Amino acid sequence: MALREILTVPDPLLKQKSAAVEVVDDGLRALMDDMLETMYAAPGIGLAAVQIGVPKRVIVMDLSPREGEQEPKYFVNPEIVWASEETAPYEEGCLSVPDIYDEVERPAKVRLRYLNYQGETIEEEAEGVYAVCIQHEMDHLDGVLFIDHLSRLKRERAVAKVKKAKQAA
Ligand code: K1U
Ligand code: ZN
Repeated sequence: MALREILTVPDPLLKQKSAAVEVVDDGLRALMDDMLETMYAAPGIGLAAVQIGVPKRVIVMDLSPREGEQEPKYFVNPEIVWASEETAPYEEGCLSVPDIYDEVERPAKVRLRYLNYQGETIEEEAEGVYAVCIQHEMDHLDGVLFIDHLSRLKRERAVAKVKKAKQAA
């Protein structure tokens, strides 16, 4: 396993649409292992492959309490097959837009289909922070960041703040 660098705005790769995965094999599982290690180290609760510069439709997530046992989840080629009309707000953050948090409104419940670490098809419903996080991560697969859901003024301020912090580092 290896720690990978997390890309931050305004890296153009973050705006790219990720490609579907053909097969879940040991090479892909090695990528998912690296992603999970990188996510835990950041620390974060989710990570899309494109955030480490690999534009494939792969996501890792762990919503378990930090002090408890790890409960990693792996999503390959995820699809939302149903979304509720009811929406809910949530204060989101993003490892690619460090130290910026703002409220985004998304469907409160979704039903998703994906391949897991073994390449098996899973279909399940998500709500609460699970629904928020999977929608946030699936946006990454289409080159969309949570700041794209905010006003242009807030988005431009966020990017400028991240750029300034990088220059100062
Ligand atoms: O960059 C990412 O996509 C990961 C992002 C996921 C996310 C967070 C909040 C709402 C929607 C999606 C993060 O993990 S940001 C860091 C974070 O939320 C966190 C970090 C440590 C402990 C608990 C939360
Ligand atoms: Zn993100």
